[in-house]
Amino acid sequence: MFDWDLLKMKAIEPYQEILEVYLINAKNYVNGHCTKYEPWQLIAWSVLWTLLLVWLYGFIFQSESLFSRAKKKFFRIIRRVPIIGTKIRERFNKAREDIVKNLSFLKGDMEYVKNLPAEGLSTSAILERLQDYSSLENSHWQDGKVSGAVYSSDEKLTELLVKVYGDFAWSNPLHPEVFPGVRKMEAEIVRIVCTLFNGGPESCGCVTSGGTESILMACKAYRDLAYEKGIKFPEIVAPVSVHAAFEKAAHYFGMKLVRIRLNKKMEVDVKAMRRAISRNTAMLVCSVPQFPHGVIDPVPEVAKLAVKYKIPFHVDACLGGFLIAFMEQAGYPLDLLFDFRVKGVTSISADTHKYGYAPKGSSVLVYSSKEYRRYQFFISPDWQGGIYASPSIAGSRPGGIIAACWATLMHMGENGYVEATKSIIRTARFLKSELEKIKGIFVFGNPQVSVIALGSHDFDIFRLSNLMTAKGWNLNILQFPSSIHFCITLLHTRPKVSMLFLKDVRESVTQIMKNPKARTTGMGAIYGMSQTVPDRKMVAELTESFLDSLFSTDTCQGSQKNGSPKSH
Ligand SMILES: *Cc1c(COP(=O)(O)O)cnc(C)c1O
Ligand SMILES: CC(=O)N[C@H]1CO[C@H](CO)[C@@H](O)[C@@H]1O
Repeated sequence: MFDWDLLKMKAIEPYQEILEVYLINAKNYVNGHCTKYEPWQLIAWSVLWTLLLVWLYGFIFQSESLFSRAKKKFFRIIRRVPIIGTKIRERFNKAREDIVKNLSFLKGDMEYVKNLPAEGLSTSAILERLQDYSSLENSHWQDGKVSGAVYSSDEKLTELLVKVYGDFAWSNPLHPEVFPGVRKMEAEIVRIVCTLFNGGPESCGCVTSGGTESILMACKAYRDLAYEKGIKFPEIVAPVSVHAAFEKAAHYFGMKLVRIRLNKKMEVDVKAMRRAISRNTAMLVCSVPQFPHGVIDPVPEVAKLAVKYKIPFHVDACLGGFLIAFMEQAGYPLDLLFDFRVKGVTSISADTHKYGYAPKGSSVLVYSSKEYRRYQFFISPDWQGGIYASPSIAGSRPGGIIAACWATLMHMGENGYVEATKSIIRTARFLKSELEKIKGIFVFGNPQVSVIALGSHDFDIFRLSNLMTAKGWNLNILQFPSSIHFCITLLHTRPKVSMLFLKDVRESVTQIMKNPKARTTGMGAIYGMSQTVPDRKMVAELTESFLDSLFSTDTCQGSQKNGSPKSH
């Protein structure tokens, strides 16, 4: 028998001797230097250095990267530099006034109600007043000129919804024992969506107030799962094209959003995603399709990463969930799987209030297993008000909206959704092929569902949105890169609408191409410029004034305050 141990000893021996010499030398060296100091000094130094290192570690490794914090600090300092700072301030205020003025959509002479009416108004008086409010809507959405926003306006459905809401107007699923009917409807909505996405018997979920809440809840669940695994700074690894709700979730829940670049087809770059996965990764995300360009991310490939690295994987089907689930039956099969049939997909969000055609205020989040949903729940066993349990962000919730959502699903039926999907996809494919023929503009990627994004190599695409706005259209404006998109809903499926749209795009592009390098004006210019401002906090602050203006009840919008708080 060969004596391995002996060989090892022999092999190590020479090194051991050298090592010992080094160690003794090092020890003597350190001790020699320490004789100058008293023991208390050595202890004090050690404590000080330890504290310093701990502080340094905490300073460098935070949920926001050092680089991003340094950038913000840099701009904060710049803004305080005397002359430059005031210049920036001035231009900032000027831009803010412009924005607030141009966003003021109410007529100057319009009065705001600022007090309760002393006596309650009669029904007829209220209905009469309401007409003033509905007459303010000016965006011609009924004519199909607005991208997305309204997904159906079927009159029969509207009539039904009004009746259903009335029947359940006072119900609240927070009290299931009082409102068992709403509880049953909610459970059925969730099960129907689980079935649509081929969930197994373990699949489960909840109804939320909208896509954003569905996404927030999924992120919260995976964050808490990550915490349980010992991850201190959980990260959401998602394509740059994911909905802003993921950034909101990161912001609300103390997570970090790691943004993965897209490939030329506007799908997430799977290799870059793999490289971004770290010990801190709490979840992966794909969209089917994503909002900006309507492109479907490669779910099966990302699912492989999810399985390999044992990371939860959320598929955001908020926008297109109720289209893609019916595309095969509608005669437009997709070339990839996107639901629970793909191993690794652990949750899916789908908005009933988009292509589910339910009224606003409902969305569904489904998980492959209760093991994930658990982490979403909030339970307070100690509250004085009783043991409190709620599945999602809201406490009390509108039972009427859940009833309306349920009624919409029943009203549409599988056949209704297949037919709606057929006409929407038919329209989208037609528009896409016609738009691709127009010289001067191009379509981003291969949009297979209902959103088509346009860009241009020849001119600033925001000029096209300006001209389309002038023609009464309302398109979505996108940035990084500059582009615009149109989201096709049931309101655009009438042939007249798509023909008018194409005619107006063709005319506008022809007009622009006469002078492709001309300067962009108006809102298009603001969007273009805002992308070039390096200080993103400044852009955010400007946008704040937009939010402020929404709640302003000053008759003269925004900037000037005519300070008299007097009522009528
Ligand atoms: C609309 C949308 C959401 C959620 O938006 P809500 O306005 O909160 O319903 C999420 N993801 C995508 C891709 C969307 O288009
Ligand atoms: C920045 C911007 O859009 N400014 C416009 C605001 O509105 C006025 C009047 O309608 C235009 O002249 C500005 O160009």
